[in-house]
Amino acid sequence: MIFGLKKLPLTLVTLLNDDEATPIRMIGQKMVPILALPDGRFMPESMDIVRYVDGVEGAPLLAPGGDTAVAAWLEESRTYVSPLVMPRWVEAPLEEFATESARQYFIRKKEAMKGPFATLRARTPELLDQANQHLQALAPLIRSESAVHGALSEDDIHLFATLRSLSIVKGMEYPPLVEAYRRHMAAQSAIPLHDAMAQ
Ligand SMILES: N[C@@H](CCC(=O)N[C@@H](CS)C(=O)NCC(=O)O)C(=O)O
Repeated sequence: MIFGLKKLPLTLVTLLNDDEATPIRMIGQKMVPILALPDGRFMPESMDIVRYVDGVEGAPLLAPGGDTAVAAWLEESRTYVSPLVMPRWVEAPLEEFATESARQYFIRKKEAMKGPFATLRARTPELLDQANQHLQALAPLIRSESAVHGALSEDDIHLFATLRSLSIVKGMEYPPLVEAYRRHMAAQSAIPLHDAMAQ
């Protein structure tokens, strides 16, 4: 998102989900995202990367964020986001799941934490209902389609990341301002939504 917002060039490399060797070589653990710097160093931690890139060229775009209402909304969304999106991501044509072994790695790891994906899938009606009701509560928190607080902040990074995750789910009902926001943020940050592959 930050590269798109700043209009900075980026070479995006997607690792297969079961590739442990590459991230461990770079940052000592199996985790993404990782920023590879031109001098050969590697930077982990998404918000460290966002802040670093925001400061690289021109004036920083993002205000600090940390609005309590947005943070509370995001925290509440955690009850339904993972159970809805995880079983769907592995069925979608995503680069990180391009091999059967990458899919199985993710399924094994996440099922150990969240339970069988088949069970999560079976909870779809209840989870969708919860998500759609919760989206109604998000609309009044959005000041503008171009930024949740009117001007860009780190809250936009967190909020759009969650809305983008949810875009893999068919049957989501976005209130008009939430719909305008997620479309505007996708265009502004050059991060496509998953609407076309929603299941
Ligand atoms: N605090 C880290 C968390 C990163 C994180 O949780 N990454 C997940 C993917 S979104 C990951 O790499 N998990 C390892 C795995 O699933 O094997 C950050 O914000 O960058």
